[in-house]
Amino acid sequence: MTITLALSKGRIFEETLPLLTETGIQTTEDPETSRKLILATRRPDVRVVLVRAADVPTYVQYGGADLGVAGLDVLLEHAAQWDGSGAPGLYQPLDLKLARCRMSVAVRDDFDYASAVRQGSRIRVATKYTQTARRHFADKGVHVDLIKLYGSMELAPLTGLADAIVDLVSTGGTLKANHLVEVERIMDVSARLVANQAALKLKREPLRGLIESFAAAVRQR
Ligand code: PRT
Ligand code: MG
Repeated sequence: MTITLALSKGRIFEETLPLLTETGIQTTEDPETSRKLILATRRPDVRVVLVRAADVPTYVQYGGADLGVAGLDVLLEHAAQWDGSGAPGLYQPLDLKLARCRMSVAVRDDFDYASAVRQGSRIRVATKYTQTARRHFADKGVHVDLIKLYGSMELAPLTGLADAIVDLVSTGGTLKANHLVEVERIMDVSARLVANQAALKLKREPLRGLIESFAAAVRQR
């Protein structure tokens, strides 16, 4: 029985690598240099598939992979497609506590966010995270027009496209370099292990074993 683990290149792969090593499933090739999309691991029964970060929950939910690693940002945005109950068939067994950051609202340093909110003005917000942002501002009773972007959100307030952005912040360096300031924290984000619910039944023993060794590796860090 082969176990398939979905990972994205870049940050998620780099930060998951120590856990792959600890659990004995490091890939036999480096995804940054290999052109392969399916990588073998040290364990003959475990393989890694490389997908876009935002596609990890989709692969795992529909069984294209048994397990996956995705940021909470990506998971919540994905889950919002199924009102309230979350994505069916997608189970979130473990916080890996890596790729940590926060999701925040940021504005140009000369934009008075607090008074715009107080006055009940409509605020134009650019973000990749439209579902999460919609919920956040609705909860706060702030009126917003959301503009969907796929990257470089920091540019939006600088060009007049938007008044504010909802984006991930870790060191704050990117905001600072672009004359933006964080005005609200929406949530803390970290990478989560996700599992396909049907696979958890069909491949119960090997999957439980692997999830448990991920959990042990997380506890040790
Ligand atoms: O590459 P692709 O478009 O497929 O996906 P992606 O760009 O979303 O992937 P990637 O690898 O950049 O991020 C994968 C996951 O890492 C995200 O879903 C988050 O859960 C997590 N993560 C942790 C981050 C950050 N920290 C982070 N700082 N993802 C992005 N950033 C970006 C942020 O968007 C901003 O542009 O880094 C910039 C801010 O960083 P600081 O340090 O300057 O504050
Ligand atoms: Mg990227």
